[in-house]
Amino acid sequence: MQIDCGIIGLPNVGKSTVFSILTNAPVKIANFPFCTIHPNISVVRIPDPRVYQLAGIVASRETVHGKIKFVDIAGLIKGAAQGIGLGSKILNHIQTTKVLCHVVRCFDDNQTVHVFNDIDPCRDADIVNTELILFDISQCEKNICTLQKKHKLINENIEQQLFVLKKCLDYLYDGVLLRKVYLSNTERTNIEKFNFLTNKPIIYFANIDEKSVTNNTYLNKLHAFAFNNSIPLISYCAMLSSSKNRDDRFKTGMKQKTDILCDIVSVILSVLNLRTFFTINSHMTRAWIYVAGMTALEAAKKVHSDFKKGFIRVQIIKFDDFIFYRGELGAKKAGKICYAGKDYCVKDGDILKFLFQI
Ligand SMILES: Nc1nc2c(ncn2[C@@H]2O[C@H](COP(=O)(O)OP(=O)(O)O)[C@@H](O)[C@H]2O)c(=O)[nH]1
Ligand SMILES: [Mg+2]
Repeated sequence: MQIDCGIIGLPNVGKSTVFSILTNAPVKIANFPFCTIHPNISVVRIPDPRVYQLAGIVASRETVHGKIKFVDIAGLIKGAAQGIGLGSKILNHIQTTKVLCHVVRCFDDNQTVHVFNDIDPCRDADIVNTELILFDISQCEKNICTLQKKHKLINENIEQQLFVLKKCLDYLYDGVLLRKVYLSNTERTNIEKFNFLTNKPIIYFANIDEKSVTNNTYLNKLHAFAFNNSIPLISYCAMLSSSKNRDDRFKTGMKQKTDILCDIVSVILSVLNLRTFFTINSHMTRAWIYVAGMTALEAAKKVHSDFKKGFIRVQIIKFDDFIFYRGELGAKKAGKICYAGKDYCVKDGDILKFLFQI
Protein backbone atom coordinates (compact mmCIF):
# COMPACT_ATOMS: atom_id res chain seq x y z
CA MET A 1 0.00 0.00 0.00
CA GLN A 2 1.43 3.34 -0.98
CA ILE A 3 0.70 6.40 1.13
CA ASP A 4 0.81 9.88 -0.39
CA CYS A 5 1.28 13.08 1.60
CA GLY A 6 0.73 16.53 0.08
CA ILE A 7 2.84 19.37 1.52
CA ILE A 8 0.80 22.59 1.57
CA GLY A 9 1.01 26.09 3.02
CA LEU A 10 1.41 29.75 2.08
CA PRO A 11 4.29 30.70 -0.26
CA ASN A 12 7.79 31.02 1.22
CA VAL A 13 7.08 29.25 4.52
CA GLY A 14 9.62 26.44 3.99
CA LYS A 15 7.58 23.74 2.20
CA SER A 16 10.32 22.84 -0.27
CA THR A 17 12.91 22.95 2.53
CA VAL A 18 10.81 20.44 4.49
CA PHE A 19 10.30 18.32 1.34
CA SER A 20 14.05 18.15 0.76
CA ILE A 21 14.68 17.15 4.40
CA LEU A 22 12.14 14.36 4.15
CA THR A 23 13.17 13.01 0.76
CA ASN A 24 16.78 14.13 0.26
CA ALA A 25 15.64 15.13 -3.21
CA PRO A 26 17.34 18.14 -4.81
CA VAL A 27 14.72 20.91 -5.04
CA LYS A 28 14.65 24.60 -5.77
CA ILE A 29 14.54 26.56 -2.51
CA ALA A 30 14.56 30.32 -2.80
CA ASN A 31 13.49 33.40 -0.96
CA PHE A 32 10.60 34.43 -3.19
CA PRO A 33 6.97 33.31 -3.42
CA PHE A 34 6.14 30.75 -6.14
CA CYS A 35 9.70 29.50 -6.51
CA THR A 36 8.06 26.06 -6.82
CA ILE A 37 5.86 25.95 -9.92
CA HIS A 38 5.69 22.29 -10.89
CA PRO A 39 5.15 19.88 -8.01
CA ASN A 40 8.16 18.07 -6.57
CA ILE A 41 7.40 14.40 -6.06
CA SER A 42 9.50 11.81 -4.30
CA VAL A 43 8.91 8.35 -2.83
CA VAL A 44 10.83 7.34 0.30
CA ARG A 45 11.06 4.22 2.42
CA ILE A 46 9.10 4.24 5.64
CA PRO A 47 11.77 4.03 8.34
CA ASP A 48 11.13 1.01 10.54
CA PRO A 49 14.14 -0.42 12.44
CA ARG A 50 12.16 -3.62 13.07
CA VAL A 51 12.74 -4.66 9.43
CA TYR A 52 16.50 -4.72 9.96
CA GLN A 53 16.24 -6.44 13.35
CA LEU A 54 14.17 -9.25 11.82
CA ALA A 55 16.35 -9.52 8.71
CA GLY A 56 19.42 -9.74 10.96
CA ILE A 57 18.05 -12.82 12.70
CA VAL A 58 17.01 -14.78 9.60
CA ALA A 59 19.81 -13.40 7.38
CA SER A 60 17.38 -12.35 4.61
CA ARG A 61 19.09 -11.25 1.44
CA GLU A 62 16.61 -8.49 0.78
CA THR A 63 14.57 -6.10 2.90
CA VAL A 64 11.44 -4.35 1.70
CA HIS A 65 9.97 -1.38 3.58
CA GLY A 66 6.64 0.35 3.17
CA LYS A 67 6.71 3.44 0.96
CA ILE A 68 5.48 6.97 1.28
CA LYS A 69 5.19 9.57 -1.46
CA PHE A 70 5.61 13.26 -0.70
CA VAL A 71 4.25 15.90 -3.06
CA ASP A 72 5.50 19.49 -2.63
CA ILE A 73 3.28 22.00 -4.37
CA ALA A 74 3.39 25.76 -4.97
CA GLY A 75 2.21 28.05 -2.17
CA LEU A 76 -1.48 28.81 -1.70
CA ILE A 77 -2.65 32.38 -1.44
CA LYS A 78 -6.03 34.04 -0.91
CA GLY A 79 -8.08 33.31 -4.03
CA ALA A 80 -6.02 30.26 -5.06
CA ALA A 81 -9.18 28.17 -5.35
CA GLN A 82 -10.52 30.74 -7.85
CA GLY A 83 -7.35 30.68 -9.87
CA ILE A 84 -5.29 33.47 -8.25
CA GLY A 85 -1.55 32.83 -7.90
CA LEU A 86 -0.92 29.48 -9.51
CA GLY A 87 -4.60 28.81 -8.97
CA SER A 88 -6.64 25.72 -8.45
CA LYS A 89 -4.29 23.74 -10.72
CA ILE A 90 -1.87 23.35 -7.83
CA LEU A 91 -4.63 21.94 -5.67
CA ASN A 92 -5.41 19.32 -8.32
CA HIS A 93 -1.94 17.87 -7.69
CA ILE A 94 -2.82 16.94 -4.11
CA GLN A 95 -6.37 15.72 -4.71
CA THR A 96 -5.42 12.06 -4.68
CA THR A 97 -3.10 12.28 -1.67
CA LYS A 98 -4.30 10.63 1.54
CA VAL A 99 -3.03 13.17 4.06
CA LEU A 100 -1.90 16.81 4.07
CA CYS A 101 1.13 18.21 5.86
CA HIS A 102 0.52 21.93 6.33
CA VAL A 103 3.77 23.85 6.84
CA VAL A 104 3.16 27.00 8.91
CA ARG A 105 5.74 29.72 9.31
CA CYS A 106 6.67 30.31 12.96
CA PHE A 107 10.05 31.97 12.35
CA ASP A 108 11.09 35.62 12.27
CA ASP A 109 13.45 36.54 9.50
CA ASN A 110 13.44 39.96 7.88
CA GLN A 111 15.36 38.50 4.97
CA THR A 112 12.62 35.99 4.09
CA VAL A 113 9.57 37.61 2.50
CA HIS A 114 6.18 36.82 4.05
CA VAL A 115 3.23 37.40 1.70
CA PHE A 116 1.47 39.43 4.45
CA ASN A 117 4.66 41.02 5.83
CA ASP A 118 4.01 39.92 9.42
CA ILE A 119 4.08 36.53 11.14
CA ASP A 120 0.75 35.17 12.35
CA PRO A 121 0.53 31.36 12.17
CA CYS A 122 -3.17 31.08 13.12
CA ARG A 123 -4.21 33.60 10.45
CA ASP A 124 -2.05 31.76 7.90
CA ALA A 125 -3.58 28.41 8.85
CA ASP A 126 -7.07 29.93 8.49
CA ILE A 127 -6.28 31.31 5.03
CA VAL A 128 -5.12 27.93 3.80
CA ASN A 129 -8.20 26.22 5.31
CA THR A 130 -10.45 28.73 3.51
CA GLU A 131 -8.75 27.96 0.19
CA LEU A 132 -9.23 24.24 0.75
CA ILE A 133 -12.92 24.85 1.54
CA LEU A 134 -13.41 27.02 -1.57
CA PHE A 135 -11.75 24.39 -3.73
CA ASP A 136 -14.03 21.69 -2.30
CA ILE A 137 -17.08 23.91 -2.89
CA SER A 138 -16.17 24.19 -6.57
CA GLN A 139 -15.61 20.41 -6.83
CA CYS A 140 -18.83 19.69 -4.97
CA GLU A 141 -20.90 22.01 -7.20
CA LYS A 142 -19.32 20.52 -10.33
CA ASN A 143 -20.09 16.96 -9.23
CA ILE A 144 -23.66 17.82 -8.24
CA CYS A 145 -24.18 19.31 -11.73
CA THR A 146 -22.77 16.20 -13.44
CA LEU A 147 -24.82 13.82 -11.31
CA GLN A 148 -28.03 15.81 -11.84
CA LYS A 149 -27.65 15.28 -15.58
CA LYS A 150 -27.26 11.53 -15.06
CA HIS A 151 -30.15 11.61 -12.63
CA LYS A 152 -32.70 11.08 -15.40
CA LEU A 153 -31.46 7.50 -15.65
CA ILE A 154 -32.98 6.93 -12.18
CA ASN A 155 -30.18 5.23 -10.35
CA GLU A 156 -30.56 4.81 -6.63
CA ASN A 157 -26.86 5.24 -5.91
CA ILE A 158 -26.83 8.56 -7.77
CA GLU A 159 -29.69 9.71 -5.51
CA GLN A 160 -27.62 8.80 -2.45
CA GLN A 161 -24.52 10.50 -3.81
CA LEU A 162 -26.47 13.65 -4.61
CA PHE A 163 -27.93 13.66 -1.13
CA VAL A 164 -24.54 13.45 0.59
CA LEU A 165 -22.94 15.94 -1.82
CA LYS A 166 -25.66 18.49 -1.06
CA LYS A 167 -25.20 17.86 2.65
CA CYS A 168 -21.42 18.41 2.27
CA LEU A 169 -22.00 21.57 0.24
CA ASP A 170 -24.16 23.08 3.00
CA TYR A 171 -21.40 22.48 5.54
CA LEU A 172 -18.74 23.86 3.20
CA TYR A 173 -20.83 27.02 2.60
CA ASP A 174 -20.82 27.43 6.41
CA GLY A 175 -17.03 27.16 6.41
CA VAL A 176 -16.87 23.70 8.00
CA LEU A 177 -14.07 21.31 6.99
CA LEU A 178 -15.61 18.02 5.82
CA ARG A 179 -13.50 15.84 8.10
CA LYS A 180 -15.31 17.48 11.06
CA VAL A 181 -18.76 16.65 9.69
CA TYR A 182 -20.54 13.61 11.03
CA LEU A 183 -21.29 11.29 8.10
CA SER A 184 -22.47 7.69 8.25
CA ASN A 185 -20.15 4.98 6.91
CA THR A 186 -22.23 4.72 3.71
CA GLU A 187 -22.10 8.49 3.24
CA ARG A 188 -18.32 8.48 3.74
CA THR A 189 -17.98 5.68 1.15
CA ASN A 190 -20.19 7.64 -1.25
CA ILE A 191 -17.96 10.72 -1.17
CA GLU A 192 -14.60 8.90 -1.10
CA LYS A 193 -14.12 9.04 -4.87
CA PHE A 194 -14.51 12.85 -4.95
CA ASN A 195 -11.24 13.23 -2.99
CA PHE A 196 -12.31 16.34 -1.13
CA LEU A 197 -9.32 18.16 0.34
CA THR A 198 -11.04 19.14 3.59
CA ASN A 199 -11.94 15.49 4.15
CA LYS A 200 -8.28 14.50 4.43
CA PRO A 201 -6.47 14.37 7.76
CA ILE A 202 -4.09 17.31 8.28
CA ILE A 203 -0.86 17.56 10.24
CA TYR A 204 0.66 20.92 11.11
CA PHE A 205 4.39 21.28 10.60
CA ALA A 206 5.40 24.39 12.56
CA ASN A 207 8.58 25.70 10.97
CA ILE A 208 10.21 27.40 13.94
CA ASP A 209 12.93 29.96 14.36
CA GLU A 210 16.56 28.89 14.60
CA LYS A 211 17.01 31.54 17.33
CA SER A 212 14.10 30.52 19.55
CA VAL A 213 13.74 26.79 19.22
CA THR A 214 12.65 26.31 22.83
CA ASN A 215 10.56 29.41 23.49
CA ASN A 216 8.62 30.37 20.43
CA THR A 217 5.47 32.45 21.00
CA TYR A 218 4.19 31.78 17.48
CA LEU A 219 4.46 28.08 18.16
CA ASN A 220 2.52 28.41 21.41
CA LYS A 221 -0.32 30.12 19.54
CA LEU A 222 -0.34 27.48 16.80
CA HIS A 223 -0.33 24.74 19.46
CA ALA A 224 -3.52 26.16 20.97
CA PHE A 225 -5.08 26.50 17.49
CA ALA A 226 -4.15 22.93 16.55
CA PHE A 227 -5.37 21.58 19.89
CA ASN A 228 -8.76 23.32 19.51
CA ASN A 229 -9.12 21.82 16.03
CA SER A 230 -7.83 18.35 17.07
CA ILE A 231 -4.99 18.53 14.56
CA PRO A 232 -1.62 16.93 15.39
CA LEU A 233 1.34 19.30 15.33
CA ILE A 234 5.05 18.73 15.03
CA SER A 235 7.63 21.50 15.22
CA TYR A 236 11.14 21.82 13.82
CA CYS A 237 13.45 24.43 12.46
CA ALA A 238 13.65 23.27 8.85
CA MET A 239 16.51 25.67 8.14
CA LEU A 240 18.79 24.22 10.84
CA SER A 241 17.82 20.64 10.13
CA SER A 242 18.67 21.05 6.47
CA SER A 243 21.94 22.86 7.22
CA LYS A 244 25.06 21.21 5.88
CA ASN A 245 26.94 22.47 8.91
CA ARG A 246 26.97 19.75 11.58
CA ASP A 247 27.48 22.24 14.43
CA ASP A 248 24.43 24.16 13.27
CA ARG A 249 22.34 21.01 13.36
CA PHE A 250 23.39 20.15 16.88
CA LYS A 251 22.56 23.63 18.15
CA THR A 252 19.85 23.52 20.84
CA GLY A 253 19.45 19.77 20.41
CA MET A 254 18.13 20.18 16.88
CA LYS A 255 16.82 16.97 15.40
CA GLN A 256 18.46 15.22 12.49
CA LYS A 257 16.79 14.74 9.13
CA THR A 258 16.07 11.07 9.82
CA ASP A 259 14.37 11.93 13.14
CA ILE A 260 12.08 14.35 11.33
CA LEU A 261 11.15 11.73 8.74
CA CYS A 262 10.51 9.17 11.52
CA ASP A 263 8.37 11.63 13.49
CA ILE A 264 6.27 12.78 10.56
CA VAL A 265 5.79 9.24 9.27
CA SER A 266 4.69 8.01 12.68
CA VAL A 267 2.07 10.82 12.86
CA ILE A 268 0.93 10.06 9.28
CA LEU A 269 0.53 6.34 10.07
CA SER A 270 -1.39 7.22 13.21
CA VAL A 271 -3.86 9.69 11.57
CA LEU A 272 -4.49 7.22 8.74
CA ASN A 273 -4.95 4.39 11.25
CA LEU A 274 -2.22 2.34 9.56
CA ARG A 275 -0.25 -0.54 11.08
CA THR A 276 2.57 -2.84 9.96
CA PHE A 277 2.85 -6.62 9.79
CA PHE A 278 5.85 -8.61 8.53
CA THR A 279 6.57 -11.65 6.38
CA ILE A 280 9.96 -13.30 6.64
CA ASN A 281 12.02 -15.86 4.80
CA SER A 282 15.69 -16.24 3.92
CA HIS A 283 15.10 -14.34 0.66
CA MET A 284 13.20 -11.39 1.99
CA THR A 285 12.03 -9.62 5.11
CA ARG A 286 9.12 -7.44 4.20
CA ALA A 287 7.01 -4.82 5.99
CA TRP A 288 3.38 -4.54 4.91
CA ILE A 289 1.36 -1.46 5.73
CA TYR A 290 -2.35 -2.03 6.31
CA VAL A 291 -5.40 -0.30 7.72
CA ALA A 292 -6.12 -1.34 11.33
CA GLY A 293 -8.86 -3.94 11.59
CA MET A 294 -7.69 -6.05 8.64
CA THR A 295 -8.35 -9.81 8.86
CA ALA A 296 -5.88 -12.63 8.21
CA LEU A 297 -7.73 -13.49 4.98
CA GLU A 298 -7.31 -9.92 3.68
CA ALA A 299 -3.63 -10.02 4.70
CA ALA A 300 -3.18 -13.31 2.80
CA LYS A 301 -4.66 -11.72 -0.34
CA LYS A 302 -2.25 -8.80 0.02
CA VAL A 303 0.78 -11.07 0.29
CA HIS A 304 -0.21 -13.68 -2.27
CA SER A 305 -1.82 -11.71 -5.07
CA ASP A 306 -2.72 -14.97 -6.87
CA PHE A 307 -4.46 -16.22 -3.72
CA LYS A 308 -8.05 -17.23 -4.50
CA LYS A 309 -9.46 -19.74 -2.02
CA GLY A 310 -8.34 -22.50 0.27
CA PHE A 311 -7.11 -20.42 3.22
CA ILE A 312 -6.28 -22.92 5.96
CA ARG A 313 -4.80 -20.88 8.78
CA VAL A 314 -2.26 -18.25 9.67
CA GLN A 315 0.81 -18.67 11.86
CA ILE A 316 1.51 -15.69 14.12
CA ILE A 317 4.63 -14.74 16.07
CA LYS A 318 4.74 -11.44 17.93
CA PHE A 319 7.67 -9.18 17.02
CA ASP A 320 9.06 -9.07 20.60
CA ASP A 321 8.95 -12.87 20.87
CA PHE A 322 10.69 -13.30 17.51
CA ILE A 323 13.50 -11.01 18.67
CA PHE A 324 13.74 -12.41 22.20
CA TYR A 325 13.83 -16.07 21.12
CA ARG A 326 16.07 -15.35 18.12
CA GLY A 327 13.72 -16.53 15.37
CA GLU A 328 10.95 -18.95 14.54
CA LEU A 329 12.55 -22.06 16.01
CA GLY A 330 13.29 -20.40 19.35
CA ALA A 331 9.78 -18.95 19.48
CA LYS A 332 8.33 -22.38 18.72
CA LYS A 333 10.30 -24.04 21.53
CA ALA A 334 9.12 -21.36 23.93
CA GLY A 335 5.50 -21.92 22.88
CA LYS A 336 5.26 -18.44 21.41
CA ILE A 337 3.74 -19.42 18.08
CA CYS A 338 0.00 -19.35 17.67
CA TYR A 339 -2.38 -20.24 14.84
CA ALA A 340 -5.63 -18.58 13.87
CA GLY A 341 -8.37 -18.70 11.25
CA LYS A 342 -9.25 -16.29 8.45
CA ASP A 343 -11.12 -13.89 10.76
CA TYR A 344 -8.09 -13.22 13.00
CA CYS A 345 -7.63 -9.44 13.36
CA VAL A 346 -3.99 -8.69 12.41
CA LYS A 347 -2.01 -6.69 15.01
CA ASP A 348 0.87 -4.27 14.56
CA GLY A 349 4.19 -6.13 14.63
CA ASP A 350 2.73 -9.55 13.81
CA ILE A 351 4.99 -11.85 11.82
CA LEU A 352 2.65 -13.86 9.62
CA LYS A 353 2.95 -17.06 7.63
CA PHE A 354 -0.05 -18.28 5.66
CA LEU A 355 -1.00 -21.87 5.06
CA PHE A 356 -3.40 -22.54 2.21
CA GLN A 357 -4.35 -25.17 -0.37
CA ILE A 358 -3.12 -24.57 -3.86
N1 LIG B 1 15.15 31.85 8.75
C1 LIG B 1 14.59 30.77 8.24
N2 LIG B 1 14.39 30.71 6.91
C2 LIG B 1 13.83 29.60 6.39
C3 LIG B 1 13.41 28.50 7.20
N3 LIG B 1 12.87 27.55 6.39
C4 LIG B 1 12.95 28.04 5.13
N4 LIG B 1 13.52 29.27 5.12
C5 LIG B 1 13.81 30.12 3.97
O1 LIG B 1 12.58 30.55 3.39
C6 LIG B 1 12.74 30.68 1.97
C7 LIG B 1 11.66 29.89 1.29
O2 LIG B 1 11.88 28.51 1.51
P1 LIG B 1 11.17 27.41 0.60
O3 LIG B 1 11.44 26.08 1.22
O4 LIG B 1 11.50 27.61 -0.84
O5 LIG B 1 9.62 27.82 0.86
P2 LIG B 1 8.30 27.40 0.06
O6 LIG B 1 7.98 28.51 -0.87
O7 LIG B 1 7.25 27.29 1.14
O8 LIG B 1 8.56 26.10 -0.61
C8 LIG B 1 14.14 30.19 1.63
O9 LIG B 1 14.99 31.32 1.50
C9 LIG B 1 14.51 29.37 2.85
O10 LIG B 1 15.91 29.33 3.04
C10 LIG B 1 13.65 28.58 8.63
O11 LIG B 1 13.36 27.65 9.39
N5 LIG B 1 14.23 29.75 9.09
MG1 LIG C 1 8.48 25.65 -2.68
